Amino acid sequence: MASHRFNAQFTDNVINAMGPNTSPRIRQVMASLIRHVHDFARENEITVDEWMEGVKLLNWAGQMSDEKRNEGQLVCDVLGLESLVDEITFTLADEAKDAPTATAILGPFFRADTPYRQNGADIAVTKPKEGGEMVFMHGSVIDFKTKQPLAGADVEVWQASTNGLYEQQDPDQAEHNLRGKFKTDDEGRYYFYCLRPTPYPIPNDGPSGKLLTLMDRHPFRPAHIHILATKEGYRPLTTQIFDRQDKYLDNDSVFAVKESLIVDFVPRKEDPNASLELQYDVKL
Ligand code: MBD
Ligand code: FE
Repeated sequence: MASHRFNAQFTDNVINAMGPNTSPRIRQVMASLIRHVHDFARENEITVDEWMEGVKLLNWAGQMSDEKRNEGQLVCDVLGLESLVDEITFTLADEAKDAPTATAILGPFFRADTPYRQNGADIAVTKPKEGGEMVFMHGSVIDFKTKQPLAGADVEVWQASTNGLYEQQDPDQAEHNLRGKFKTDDEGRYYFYCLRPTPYPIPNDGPSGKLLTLMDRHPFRPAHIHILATKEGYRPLTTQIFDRQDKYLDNDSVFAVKESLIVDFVPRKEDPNASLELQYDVKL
């Protein structure tokens, strides 16, 4: 009854259709992908109708993606894939044992054209209509091996506003609101004002939202600030820091939280510009 496509020989035939001019890495990865996808279909007895649902979801993700929205990445995020490959990449790096700052996923709202701002600047250019506690965030960039501060390093940060939207999702926020790139001073320090981050739902109106609904999951991410720290001669660090008070730390919709990335916002006295303070050193 079962046709030959049900057995492993069919899968081998598909893999062996690859020509001699593939690179070793492509050969390895594609053979593995084909094997897992075929096994997935056999194991779950996927029908044509079910497979077409998946194809539609992929096409939908592609259609709704543009420079402001990376839906393919977001679909990977709700499946935990970006967090998994982030962990694999971090673990592969030989420095991992000596513990530079842990990595976390870049996410879909990074902008490559974020402007430099002076240390001490306020990245909350558009103040939230509701809520919004101001934070003075400061720290140093440090060489994790020598423990020496690094002058002239770039610390780029971005965060959502209290309405749950990043600047590029929200016409009411100024261009590059809640983003900034800071150069560490001669003592390796950076400092600026930002908002205390607040939890928010990832965009729920596309295929990743549909997947969450189908799996009976919520879309919330715990409050976080994104950091990209770079210095010539060092491995660039992409990470996020999370508010210890947040109720979604244990069930982030994209699985990015790590214990070492949880931080404490503390009261700040005698600063008219901020009621909270966060001291955070970045180790490269
Ligand atoms: C985000 O803000 C984010 O940081 C990630 C990783 C995924 C979706 C929304
Ligand atoms: Fe984010």
